[in-house]
Amino acid sequence: MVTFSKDIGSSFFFKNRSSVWEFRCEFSHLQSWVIILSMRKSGPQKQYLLFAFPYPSGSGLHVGHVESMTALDIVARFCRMQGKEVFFPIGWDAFGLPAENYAIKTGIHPSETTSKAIETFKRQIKSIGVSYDWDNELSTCDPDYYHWTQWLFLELYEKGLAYQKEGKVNWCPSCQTVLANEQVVEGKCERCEHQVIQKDLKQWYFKITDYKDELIEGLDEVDWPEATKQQQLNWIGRKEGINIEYQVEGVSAQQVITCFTTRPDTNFGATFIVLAPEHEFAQKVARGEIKPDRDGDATCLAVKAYVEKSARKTELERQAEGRKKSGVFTGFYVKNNLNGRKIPVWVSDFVLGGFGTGAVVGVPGHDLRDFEFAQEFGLDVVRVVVAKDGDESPITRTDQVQEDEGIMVNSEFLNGLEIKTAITKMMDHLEEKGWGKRVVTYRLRDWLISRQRYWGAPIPIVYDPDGNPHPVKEEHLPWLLPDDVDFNPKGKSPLESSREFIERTERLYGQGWRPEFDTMDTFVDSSWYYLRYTDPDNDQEFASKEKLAQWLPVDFYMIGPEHIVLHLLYSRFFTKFLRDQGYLKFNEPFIKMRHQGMILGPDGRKMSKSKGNVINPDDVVEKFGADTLRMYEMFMGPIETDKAWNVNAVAGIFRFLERVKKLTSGEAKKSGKKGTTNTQLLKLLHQTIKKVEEDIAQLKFNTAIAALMKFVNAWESQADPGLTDDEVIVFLKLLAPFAPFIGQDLAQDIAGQEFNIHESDWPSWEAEMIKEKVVTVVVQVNGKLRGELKVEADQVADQDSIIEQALELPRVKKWMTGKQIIKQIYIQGKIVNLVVK
Ligand code: ANZ
Repeated sequence: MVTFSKDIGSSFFFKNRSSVWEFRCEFSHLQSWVIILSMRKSGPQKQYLLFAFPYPSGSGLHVGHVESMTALDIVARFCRMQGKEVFFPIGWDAFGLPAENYAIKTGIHPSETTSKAIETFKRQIKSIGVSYDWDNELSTCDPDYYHWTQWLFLELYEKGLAYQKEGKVNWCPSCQTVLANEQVVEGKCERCEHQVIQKDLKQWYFKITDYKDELIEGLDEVDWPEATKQQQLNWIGRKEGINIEYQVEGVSAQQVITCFTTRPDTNFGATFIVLAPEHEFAQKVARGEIKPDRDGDATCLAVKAYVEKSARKTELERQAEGRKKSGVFTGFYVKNNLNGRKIPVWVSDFVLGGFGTGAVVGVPGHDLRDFEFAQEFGLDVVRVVVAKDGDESPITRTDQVQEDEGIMVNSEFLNGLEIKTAITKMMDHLEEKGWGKRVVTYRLRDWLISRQRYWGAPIPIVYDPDGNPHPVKEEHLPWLLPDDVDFNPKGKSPLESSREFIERTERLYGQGWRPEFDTMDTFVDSSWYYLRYTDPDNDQEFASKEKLAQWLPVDFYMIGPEHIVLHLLYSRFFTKFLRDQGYLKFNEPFIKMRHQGMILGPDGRKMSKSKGNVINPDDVVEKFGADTLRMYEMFMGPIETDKAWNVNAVAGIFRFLERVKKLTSGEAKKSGKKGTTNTQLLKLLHQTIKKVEEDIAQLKFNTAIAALMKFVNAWESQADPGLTDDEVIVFLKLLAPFAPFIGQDLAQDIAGQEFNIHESDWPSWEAEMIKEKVVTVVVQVNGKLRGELKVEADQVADQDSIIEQALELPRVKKWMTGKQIIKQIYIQGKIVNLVVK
């Protein structure tokens, strides 16, 4: 029976096991009948499960991969048994540095090592029984794939979202190569430990900043861990503040320094200005274009030396917390309009050129970095905020720096106000006077995608003889990565050494034309693979509209918590861009996401070859079988936490599976475990179905396994009568997603070779079966436990009778003597609390 709302044109749905029927109908107001306008079977519910595709490293699959692969495989198998249509693809993030570095060392071409590594990964994954859709496999280094990576570049180029400009890169003078940020460790090259410098090179950028606000808003749409959302927000770094203008004194032409601040409330406490070494005013002084009256030449030289020295530092180094502050005085002063105070202008590399305006107004009493700077150079510290304790003493130690909360003092019209109110009032004041302007700034920068590397997708750009860039024509895609390349680093892009690449460009575009020699950051490859999965062999488009509509967005993404910030930001950017071009119909690519924890070595430390604590999944499979490996990893603890390997516990899981085999094997059945239904055991079986079902849905694999273990214990101890064949199959269905090989083998022994447990239906539990017939109600007097009542489940609603019985309990009577009941509280089926006096 279906009831309708009196809406015109409403839809209603019927669901059966695998499909949803949608009826669009119209309800007539005059007559009480319904016109069915259309009937549509929307098909089984789709479930796109995404595993963060691995980099096929030479060392093969590790137990961390097994963890997330197994977790998703359990969900995939469970969903299929529930009749959902599951899409569970796999591929390879196959371009990248390790293969190239290996090639530099050994001379073996990256394509050779990569395809070998992929073969190893495939063999290993198949050995642990992950039910991937192998038909949709892809590899980012395959020309069929990077054809579309290059197409994406050209789409962005055409829309003005891929552009070229000079930019700073990390450069190792010893290796003669550009390094990614992750390859710079404490300012040194990860490989040769040489000091890394910053170098200006013309680079390609993607204009991700066009989407900065949408990248913030979209986070409301997704079910992701809060910490991950926060990381995205921090990276985008939206800040509301104000730009305050300061006139430089003693310079003939008008010079203004604009400082960005989020804390203008503290401005009565400003005692200096600090410029980033890249700031235009600092550069002018360094070049001697502007000289202070006193010691002009010497000051300019000192500023020049300082600016040059900081150019050799990476941004990370400059921002390192606790680093001793360095700096140089420019010899100039500005006037603080608020109080007429003359304040000195310094240059220091803790101020970043690319954030805000590259100039900071120093308030050392209320900002730690400013305080450290003031201490270093003996600059004044003025208190303008007091904490709740009312302490107004001078600030002389770092622990006295009052950053976040308090009341304004020494600040004229702000005195007595809370910081928040003072910020607004000061902003209004500065704007009114024309000394400042409210602004919103972002930390997010455009995405630098050029890499002077070999093993990546060539940027599909060619230059005419005058050096102007032109897009590679679509008919020339894939724009192939040449093979005749010397990948030994020589300070230039390795592709410059390819004759074939240059000849090809001249043949297709004309004499004197040159290809772009840089390749794309591998993040470009890995930020759209989930779209290509749906249609990996399509040579007309990156994926057909139908396939995209069928599967996307991704319903569930499982990805490690490390290194995800940029990948997720870039994937979201591509999605939004392709949506705007009409290719996609959704805003966010990954609806739900969770992160797996790390599997640590038996010593509790991160696994690494040098520590000798690496567990090789192949060894575990060989000794105990794939089912044990899978189940053990799922039993180690909650999926999202870090867990240490325990050799004995692996053997424990092996023994558990052996017990299951024994219980279901012919031998055990002969000894009386087959036949009449054991109602108590059957009841527990139904409870187990419910528990495993709920736990898988919540990714609580360890507790689902614990429930299976509890059931097996009961099954062993209640030998006679055991379970019928059908009931054994039900148990095996619960086990099969975790232990697919044993689950299938044991089920076939009972149901015959034709039977495929993984294609069977998930069992249903009956509410009647799992209901406890008798419930325990605890009885408290004044909140203390004084007794228990056993009540028939169908009697729990009878409050009066239950309280009556509670009052009859001897211990309750004892605690009631001479007292009066003030209040009776009954929580149905659980607690009676008698409040007495
Ligand atoms: C004055 C001030 C007083 C600030 C105070 C803070 C506290 P957060 O701190 O993350 O909100 N800033 C501005 N531009 C900068 C740059 N290019 N490099 C380094 N630091 C810069 O970020 C905003 C604050 O960072 C700004 O507010 C500025 O210091 C600093 F009690 O200005 B504040």
